[in-house]
Amino acid sequence: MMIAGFEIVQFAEVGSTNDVAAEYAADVAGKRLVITAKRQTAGRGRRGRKWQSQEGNLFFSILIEFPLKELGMLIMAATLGLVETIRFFAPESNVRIKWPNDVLLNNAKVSGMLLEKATGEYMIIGIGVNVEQSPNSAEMLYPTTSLREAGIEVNAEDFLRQYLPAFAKNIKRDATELRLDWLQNAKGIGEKITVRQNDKEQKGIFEGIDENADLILQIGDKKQKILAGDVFYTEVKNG
Ligand code: BT5
Repeated sequence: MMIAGFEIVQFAEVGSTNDVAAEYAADVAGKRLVITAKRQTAGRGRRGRKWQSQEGNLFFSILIEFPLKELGMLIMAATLGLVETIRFFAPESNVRIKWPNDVLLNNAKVSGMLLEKATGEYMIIGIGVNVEQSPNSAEMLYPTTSLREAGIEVNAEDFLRQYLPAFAKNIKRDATELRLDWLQNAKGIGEKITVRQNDKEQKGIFEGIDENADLILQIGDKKQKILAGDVFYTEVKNG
């Protein structure tokens, strides 16, 4: 099956769709692939964290040739695609981007993304969307929700079908325009945030992002670039 120029490879069950995508990278020969699975038994988040993959939710990984130096653009295009897709199904929904690439619905995490480099110039964009269920918020780093909990009735397959053309369109956009669009849809720009990196925590004003999608944090009269970390908008939870 093809959707918007992507060949879809469907599995009943995998450990992680990102791992399957990495196996395909060696002989994909210029094609754009999407690996998707009904069940995912070892879903991964960033920095060794787990992605809880419940029944009825969407798990997929895009395998695409993309210059590593334009990674920021890929992140922005992929994340904005999620925002646009949720708005397609629910135009009035309260959907925001949480840097770098989470999507919040009613201020709770509905989607997460794990970008990994494959062989050559191939990138893997692994996306999990809580379609029908979400894990218990109290056990998570950040509150969680699902599309269904927000009253959005769509299934995983229809969501993916709508998402892929949006993503394909976004990666062709002008980088500056894409970044402005990202900023307009992000939560907390101009506000005080806390950024946690391993055991380090910094508070400052969320100035925006640069062309690499790195976060710019204003601390006193200094601007600090943040390449990776977790953003918290109010008080910091343990986890
Ligand atoms: C992410 O990591 O948010 C990246 C998630 C990527 C998942 C997709 S599914 C398809 C593909 N295959 C994979 O194996 N992975 C990708 P991070 O920002 O590190 O957030 C992980 C944290 O989010 C966890 O430590 C939990 O606190 C929380 N979490 C786990 N499962 C969640 C869920 N289903 N919904 C919301 N939050 C969750």
